[in-house]
Amino acid sequence: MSSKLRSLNDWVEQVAAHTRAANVQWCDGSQAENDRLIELMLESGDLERLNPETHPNCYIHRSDPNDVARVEHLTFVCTEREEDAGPNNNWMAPGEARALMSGLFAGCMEGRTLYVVPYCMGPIDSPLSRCGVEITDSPYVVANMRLMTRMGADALERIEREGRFVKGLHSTGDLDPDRRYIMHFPEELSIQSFGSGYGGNALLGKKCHALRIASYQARSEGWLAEHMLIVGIENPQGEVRYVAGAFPSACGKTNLAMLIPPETYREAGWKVWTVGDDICWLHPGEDGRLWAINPESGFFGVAPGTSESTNPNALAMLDRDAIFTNVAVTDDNQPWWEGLDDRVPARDWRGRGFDPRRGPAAHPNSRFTVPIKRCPSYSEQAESPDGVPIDAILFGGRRATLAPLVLEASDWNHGVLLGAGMASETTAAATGQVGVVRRDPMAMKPFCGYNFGDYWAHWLAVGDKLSRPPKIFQVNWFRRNGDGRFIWPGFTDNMRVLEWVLARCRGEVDARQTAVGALPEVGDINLEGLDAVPDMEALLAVDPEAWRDELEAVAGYLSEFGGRVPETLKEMLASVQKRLAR
Ligand code: GTP
Ligand code: SPV
Ligand code: MN
Repeated sequence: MSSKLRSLNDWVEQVAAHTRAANVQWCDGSQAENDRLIELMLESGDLERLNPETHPNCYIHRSDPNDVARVEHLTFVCTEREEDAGPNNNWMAPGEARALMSGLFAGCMEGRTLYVVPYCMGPIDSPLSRCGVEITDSPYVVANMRLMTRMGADALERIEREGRFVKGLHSTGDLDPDRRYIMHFPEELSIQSFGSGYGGNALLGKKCHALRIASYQARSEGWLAEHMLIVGIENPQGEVRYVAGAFPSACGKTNLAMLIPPETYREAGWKVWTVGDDICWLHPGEDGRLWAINPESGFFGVAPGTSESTNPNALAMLDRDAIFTNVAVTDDNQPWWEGLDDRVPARDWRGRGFDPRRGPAAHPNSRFTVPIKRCPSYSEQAESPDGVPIDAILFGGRRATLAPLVLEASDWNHGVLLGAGMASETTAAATGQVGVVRRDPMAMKPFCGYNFGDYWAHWLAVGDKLSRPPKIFQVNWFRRNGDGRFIWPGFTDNMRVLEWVLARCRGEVDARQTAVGALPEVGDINLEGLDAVPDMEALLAVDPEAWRDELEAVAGYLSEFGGRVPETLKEMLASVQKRLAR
């Protein structure tokens, strides 16, 4: 097989020659093709079959122990001019990066099959969707791309029609961390990734295309590519309102996207619908609202912490047709991770007999891959070519102190400041230290394909186009008390915050105005049915002294972006600082 599209054929031929691939296989996304790949991976040991009685059609993949998370220090944005990548990215001159990668790719597929994977990010018939082709030598990548994107014949047909696609080239190489790079060339819409087989480093449709390249494309086309979940909330009157939320990696997007409301809410008739859990493309509509699509069609979710009590919807979809990466297994070969239940696993994520002295059984960044349609709360609107209209945007971080449970921006521009000033404790989703507070504007620090200064200006410009902009809120599920415990119960109970958010959107409840934004009155968060009443005073407190320091830190951070920071943002910051002044 090959394609009718000359530019695609030429590229595949040239890569096949350069990498000296033994075979070239064009992927059509069919069941038969997937079955053959699974067989192949079972033979090679890339996959092991999990218990077919409890988990039919489920497999476990164990990564190289040096290859278990995104590698931000090896991820580059290669624009012609360094300042266009900005201080938020690692930069390398495109010529230098191409030469380096060409050396690594030379002959790297000798004896291996080169897979050509055409995919569409977003509903196949949506004008808001964008396509790409990933060339990879990893059958694991092919199988995951099939679960997470619209991959195969239909995507290829659209690519041939449009003649335009993002070029992604990937090889696992020899998994040597010293020969590992994730390179982005936004100006030519291409990606080159070498030396990793893990998640965001290797499944190029996800972070590399749908965020880094797409954010760059979105800027020139007038839309936004964001690290956000999309959720529909149906009230007892049967009206569904959509909320998008940006939380840094491993800070709660998947969980919020498939939340099941507390019992009292369910009895009253509230329901929650899942549209997306990680990436959201936002387009200003002719009606002056912001419309969202989920470019993905599957989840690559964090396993640890997922349980019947925290996320029953996720658990329900993980009992068949799923690929697990770096989880532990029980003695009867069922997948297991910390927080699932109180069984003791037999083997750890590396396949060794479990020994608690060696650390957790499942890797903290172990994951599951599963099609979105398997989710019990799946929203049919995920297939809507127009997307869904967004009423509220949440910016959430993992902050033990300072940030209240919820805070409402006074308008879009103030919301952009709240997003730009976001900070969060780092997690196991990327290699490096865990639990350190770092600035992570709009949860996009690792994913924005251009200078953050220009990005904030673009956010402001998109706001100017909206006559009915979503309201913007900052949330924090992760406040801790003196004993280090979370104050807010989180998970299902986050519904209580969503209810207040939607009531604000409809002008149904007043708020307490403070210098930094509007907060609920303590009695306005519905706590009905909670066994233990959390310390709401602490969760909704605004400490002016601490906020003065915070805004000082935000000002310092913004100044790193120099003249690229929009004046409007600086003025907004100055006016909040003035309100806070003694
Ligand atoms: P990425 O896939 O890396 O982008 O992560 P994510 O933002 O989708 O995070 P996810 O929902 O997978 O949650 C990550 C971790 O945070 C899991 O261990 C969850 O159990 C935990 N978590 C999620 N929501 C809450 C919450 O409301 N409260 C608390 N305490 N923990 C939460
Ligand atoms: C994240 O780190 O935000 C993820 C997982 O969603 S990965 O696909 O590895 O980027
Ligand atoms: Mn993510």
